Parts: sequence; C-alpha cells; structure tokens
Amino acid sequence: MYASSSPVGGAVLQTERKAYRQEQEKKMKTNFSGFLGSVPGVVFILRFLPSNLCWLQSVRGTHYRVATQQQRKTFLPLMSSVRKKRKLTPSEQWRQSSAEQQWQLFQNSQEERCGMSKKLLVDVDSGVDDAQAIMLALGAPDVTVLGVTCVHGNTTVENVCRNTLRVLKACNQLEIPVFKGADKPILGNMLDPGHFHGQDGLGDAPDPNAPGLDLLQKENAVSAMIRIVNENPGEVSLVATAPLTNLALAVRMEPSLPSKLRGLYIMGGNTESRGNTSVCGEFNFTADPEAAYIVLNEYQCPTYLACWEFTCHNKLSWVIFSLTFLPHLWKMLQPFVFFSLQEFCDTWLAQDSHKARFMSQIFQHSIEAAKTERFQKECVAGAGFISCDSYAMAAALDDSFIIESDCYPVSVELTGTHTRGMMVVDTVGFLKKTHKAFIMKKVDLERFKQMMMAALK
Ligand SMILES: [Ca+2]
Repeated sequence: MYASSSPVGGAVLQTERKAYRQEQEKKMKTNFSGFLGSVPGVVFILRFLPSNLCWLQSVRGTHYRVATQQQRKTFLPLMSSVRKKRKLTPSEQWRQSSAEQQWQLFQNSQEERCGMSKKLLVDVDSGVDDAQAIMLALGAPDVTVLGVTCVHGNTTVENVCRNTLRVLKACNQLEIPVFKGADKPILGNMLDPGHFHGQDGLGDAPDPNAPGLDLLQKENAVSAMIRIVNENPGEVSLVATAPLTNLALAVRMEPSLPSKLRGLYIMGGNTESRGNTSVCGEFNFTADPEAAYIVLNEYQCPTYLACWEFTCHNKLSWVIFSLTFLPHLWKMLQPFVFFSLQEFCDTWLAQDSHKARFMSQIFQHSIEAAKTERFQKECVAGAGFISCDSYAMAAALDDSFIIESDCYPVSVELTGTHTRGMMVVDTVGFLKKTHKAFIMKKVDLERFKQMMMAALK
C-alpha cells in the first residue's frame, strides 16, 4: 500500500528526509579519526583528517565545518582557559578576551564560508519564470548558488545563457558561474516553445548593456554539474526548472550522481493529464520526454515535483484587468476597495528597487500574453500569476514550504500519439518501482509571497 496525501504523505516526507540526513551524517562521520574536547553549552568534537585538516562538528546540529591546523592552535588555548574556572591574572584576562574575539571571528567566518548556508545548483531555460526562480534564490538568506547550468527550452540555449547572465547582472551577482549545456533534446528536435516569454525568452525587452557570452564558463554544463556535486557530496540541492536534458546526460555519465545530492527539485510534469504544450503534455517534460524518463527513473534521491496543475491551483493574484484598463477610474476607486483585493503582482512589481524595475520590464510581455484566450484555456484553475519555476525553488530553499504532498512512483509516457511526455503517476504499484517522488499538493503560500517579495527587494 502506498502512502497517499497528508498527514500520511507529510509524515513519510519527514521520515524520509530524516533518514536521508542521518545516512549522510553517518557517511561524514566515518571519515573522522580523532577526539579532542568540549566547551560548556555546545559540545564540539574535533576529529583529525590525514590531510592535516580537522573537522569541527556541532553535535546539536547537522553542520560540518573545516578548520586548518593554524586556526586550531588559535582556539585550543581558549577552550582550556574557559574550562579552568579559576581567577585569571590581568594578563591572562587580556589574553582570554583576545582569544574570545578570535574564537568568535573564527566561528563567524566558518559559518559564512561553509556552515549554515544551503548549497544550490540550478538548471534553467530562462525564461521569465526561471528568472523569478533564480531571483528567489538570490534573495534568500543563507543560500549559496554554486552555479547555473543552461539548457534549451523556452528559447535557444544561447539565449538562455544570455538571459541568465542578465538576471545575475540585475542582482549584482555576476560572479556566479554560468555553464552552457544541451542545445536540443536527447531525441528529436527542439520543441516550439510558443511566445509566452517572448522570442528571446526574456520578454523581448533587450538591454543594450547586457553581459556578453564571453562571461560563460568554458566547462560544459553537464560536466560542471557532475564536478560541483562531487565537490560537495550530500550537500547540493539540484533545482531543475527546464527540460531535463542536462540532468539525464549527467546521470548517464556519472551514475552515482543522484546518491550525492541532498535533494532534487523539479518543475515539470502533470498529474491530471492537463497539457499546456500538447493535449496531455506539460512543457518541460514534453520538450524532452526521454530525459524526463531517465531522470524520474534513475535519480533515486529525495525528489520533489512541482507539477503544472499544482502551480495553477496555487497561483497568486494578478492585476485586475477590467479596472487597470481604466487607470483614472481605478485611482478613484482604490481607496474604497477592501484591502484583501489588493493584487499581489501589482504590489510585487511596484517595489522601489532595481530588481523590481528589471522584473517589470521583462515580465510585461507575459502579462499581456496571459490575457490571451489560449493561455486562459491552458490554466487549470482560472487565470492568475503563475510563477511555475518558483515553486520548485521555494521548496528547495525552505524545508517547511511543502505542507502536503502525495508520495508515489512516477514515470513518463514515451510512445502515446497524444500522451507522449505526459507524467505517469503509479498510485497502485503496477510499475514495481521502489523509489517514490513527493508530488507537491499544498504549500505555504504566505511564506511564498514573502520569498517572492524579498526576491525583488
Ligand atoms: Ca523554465
């Protein structure tokens, strides 16, 4: 019997997360080989590595930090003086005060460097909603984006690279490495993405001062993905908001890659056969069904899916079209409108910041496209502000974001005339798969709004 929705699904989610972390901790602990001491309040264990480095482990948490031998020499005298509770001479007091400051600086620098921060690797086909997802990550505290890998999808992979660099520039984070990946799906040709995000994928609002492609890394996206995960085993959350070609190629090159991930967060697929690209196909899966099949079957790590219908059901409020067509009337009526009718998207874009102005510029095309009959038909639960990719990102950023999820084995239809690319949810167990994915059902929308607002501050 498979777990269905919460509270069962939520409990399974928590249990599997806990088990996965415990397993990762166990793996880390096996690398240690020594024991040193403790200070009151928080217990620390220092264990030495053969490479003349030592690991500092907070026993109460799950975070591991690295200290050099030189840094160890700095805080070891402090630890011993703190433990000896005798009256200190003025000279010793001065030395202890100095040591305490050094200790605090050491702690802060370690936490900043590799302690509390979540490590993300993002695979995109930017894409205005990819831009929104990237900005969500860059606006979140304690998050390190280790790199952005680009793939075909909403536009050509060259445009995707260009757009991604523009987003990073708007956020003043051009130091984040960007890698170019696959320019077409594993089989067949690139799907026509339509024009929801504009011809260039970023709202057809060009920037004459946009960063050039010379800023791209020389390394290919697929090998970069493998390298970055190998350098941070058990720590990287991989967020995929595009056709899954890069991820599929990566796991074929490095089959152990999924076992080294902290988690995989995907925007893609559908649960009710509702298509936004073909009759039954969601765009990211339909753009490369073989890649989606490989990823859903070979990534055995904790996997979280933000599917098309879910994003529609959890839309945010739009502008009030009928009234914004009449700005003078809207201005007169606004003071008398209940506060609850204030639309999120308006408030979001009206923030006085460079990021908000950038988003207003690139988002205008999508706002207009959303008024079309075609898009209205695509939406499952009526029109609204659906930032699809941001839901997968939010789940990766905040472990408490998902309130309710289904937990089932999933796969992808590869051969149907009308159903190629459709996600398959095995609610009974016909596929005999042991790995199950968490399919998001209910999320903390208030938290989502806060994260979105912070992204444009
Ligand atoms: Ca995307």
